Amino acid sequence: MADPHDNIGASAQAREFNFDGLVGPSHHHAGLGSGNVASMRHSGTVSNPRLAALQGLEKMLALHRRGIPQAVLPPLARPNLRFLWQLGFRGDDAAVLAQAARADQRLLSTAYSASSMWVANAATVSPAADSADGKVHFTPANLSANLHRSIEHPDTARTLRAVFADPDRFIVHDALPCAPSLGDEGAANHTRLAAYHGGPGVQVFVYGGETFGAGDGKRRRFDPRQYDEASRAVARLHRLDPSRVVFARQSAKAIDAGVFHNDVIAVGHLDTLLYHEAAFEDEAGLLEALAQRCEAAGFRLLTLRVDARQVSLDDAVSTYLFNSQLLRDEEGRPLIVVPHECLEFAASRRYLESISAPGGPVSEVLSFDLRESMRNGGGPACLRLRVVLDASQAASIRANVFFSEALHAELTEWVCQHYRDRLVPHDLADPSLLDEIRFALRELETILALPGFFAEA
Ligand code: SUG
Repeated sequence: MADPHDNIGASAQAREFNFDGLVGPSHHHAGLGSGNVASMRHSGTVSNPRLAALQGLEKMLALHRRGIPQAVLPPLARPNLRFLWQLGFRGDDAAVLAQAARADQRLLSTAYSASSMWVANAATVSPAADSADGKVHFTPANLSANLHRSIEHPDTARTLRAVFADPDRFIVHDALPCAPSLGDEGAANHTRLAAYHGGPGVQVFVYGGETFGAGDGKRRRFDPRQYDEASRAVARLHRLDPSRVVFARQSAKAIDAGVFHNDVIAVGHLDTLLYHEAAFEDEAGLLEALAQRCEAAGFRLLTLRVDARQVSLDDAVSTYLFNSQLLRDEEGRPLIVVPHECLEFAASRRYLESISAPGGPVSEVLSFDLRESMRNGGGPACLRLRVVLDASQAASIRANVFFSEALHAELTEWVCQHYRDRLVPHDLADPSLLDEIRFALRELETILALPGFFAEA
């Protein structure tokens, strides 16, 4: 068998692309996210899908201008009429929507949810450098903890297969069986540490529940979304070297405080792990395992630990300080991308000032207004899926998804032309919204060079 590391020359040149989810035209606040305090708090409030999409595009443009490899993934076609048909609603499209609205408004919100924008939950991704077959692996997340998200994965797999289409370079698996005890929420509970993107990585899988666990008998406020056997299955599917993988349990206290994904309380990038002291059940055990594996992979891990006196767990959840993106700009300077909310709270602002002071581990703090997404519990890190690609893998992608000034301009014009600037859940019963969205998505497939993609959806 060929040595998977024969491609070491190519993979040494690999770069990390942030694929951001383009916010779909049906973005609204339905309060559907379990354990997600922002989503629950904003249920039923007025959303602005146009502003949401433009805020996402602004972040992509700013990072692209810093020389950070940036790409975009299309939204899933919504409403999901197939789902409504499965539930027994019959007739033409308008009749199906009207019946679903009458049965329960939340069914319509489920079918129309734009939740695919949070592509950190689209899939778990392992780069070729870590996989025994030298291919980039994707496992779409089954998202079985929430009805509106559990219906994403067939369409997500289709999107990933359309973009990462070359079977010699990419493998897009099917999602794991969709059962609560095998819940998988994708890259939001996974991070990869490495000295450089194309180098050997250490992959950290974080889970909140045990598939076959008896539980501790304590009543919890929120259920975990990610389960250990799901994380282990993804590591096997991706053909990872077990000596380069760590499984860690999320603290139940954090989940109860609203940390429904680990990326709300920790973020890793290259040799750095930023985390809150309340993130993990066994912090010391995790750090020991990581130190040993990172050393074996040829680098020393830099940990940035935030304790509760610096930033309380509740402030971490309200500001999304840890849902930040750690990045390197063109010159290799470390940057942190945070939502505006972080600068509005004294504790998180002070922490950011301390790490970005001269001589600190971060050279610049970039803050973005992502309020539309934040109201549904999605910060900067939720909006992106990291994919490490070498030059030939990137060149094999035919879709027009790599960010540029021109793509930004085209997408901005498209959003301004087709998106509403006001949406409440009640509006979803309006059949003209369905027509508007269908028309818009047919144009999007032309912009992104994905011919026929939405015609078949
Ligand atoms: O799954 N919100 C999403 C937010 C996902 C954030 N992603 C990461 N942390 N990576 C969720 O809870 C809210 C939808 C609504 O309320 O309409 C929602 O699905």
